[in-house]
Amino acid sequence: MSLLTPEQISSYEEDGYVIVRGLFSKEETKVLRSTADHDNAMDKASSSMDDGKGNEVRLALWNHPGDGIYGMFARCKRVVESVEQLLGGEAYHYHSKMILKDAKIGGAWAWHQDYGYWYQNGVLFPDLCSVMIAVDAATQENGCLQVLKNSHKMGRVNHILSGDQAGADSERVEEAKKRLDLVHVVLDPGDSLFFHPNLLHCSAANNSENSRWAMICCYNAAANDPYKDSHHPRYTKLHKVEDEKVLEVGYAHTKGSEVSFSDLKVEDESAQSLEELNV
Ligand SMILES: O=C(O)CCC(=O)C(=O)O
Repeated sequence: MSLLTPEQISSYEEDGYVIVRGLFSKEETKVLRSTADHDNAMDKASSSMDDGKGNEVRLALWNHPGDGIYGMFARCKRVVESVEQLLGGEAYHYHSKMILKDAKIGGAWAWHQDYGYWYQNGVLFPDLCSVMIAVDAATQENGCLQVLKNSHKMGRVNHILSGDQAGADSERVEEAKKRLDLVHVVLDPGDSLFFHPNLLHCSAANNSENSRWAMICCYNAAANDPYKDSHHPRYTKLHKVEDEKVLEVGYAHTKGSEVSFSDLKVEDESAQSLEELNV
């Protein structure tokens, strides 16, 4: 499995993101989808918030990757070592989440930078990276992620709470939209988006007939260990696994009598708002 090429690394540095097509195979993604689909524990552990327009933003979030299929996706070398290329050294797992954007009701996400929240967690430098793995196809119709190319170069923008969501200062976002390209990140299942924590991004509500589930794994540079405790972990060694483990563990799970979210070691209290989930 090849890691990122020098061109992909340059794109990430220049644009604030890079899309890696087919990072996971159709088969791997199908096993993840089917596990998540039958996972009552994940369903129960998920939190729902109103997006302010009557639609539901639903996600399940956990800090430490376990030994099940979700853990294999977050710990496999093709993801972690690619992130380490982008961060220039050892990375550790900051948290992962499943964004459960359901057909017709999946809510919108306001423009924000992830570092807008993480900054408040004692993380000194924006040396983090998120990997969004498309579980379902993501299209404009079902509310794919939208990013402002190059916006990571603006540095951290203030975030202001409005309803349940903390969004980036809208005056700056509006000005940035006049100067930067807005890109709809259309993905097939298994495609992945690596993005910088200062990249401005948002997504529209899902008014379509198709769900848009995605897993987002977030990593921090080991050298960027937060200086204080927060609800996301300080440096914790990440035990990488071979890429083949994704299918091996995925099939072992689906054959088992019970498919469970419990491998995720969910430690977070169920959050009351997106603000709480993210900071
Ligand atoms: O999945 C989406 O539509 C948005 C998710 C997002 O922006 C985030 O988790 O920071």
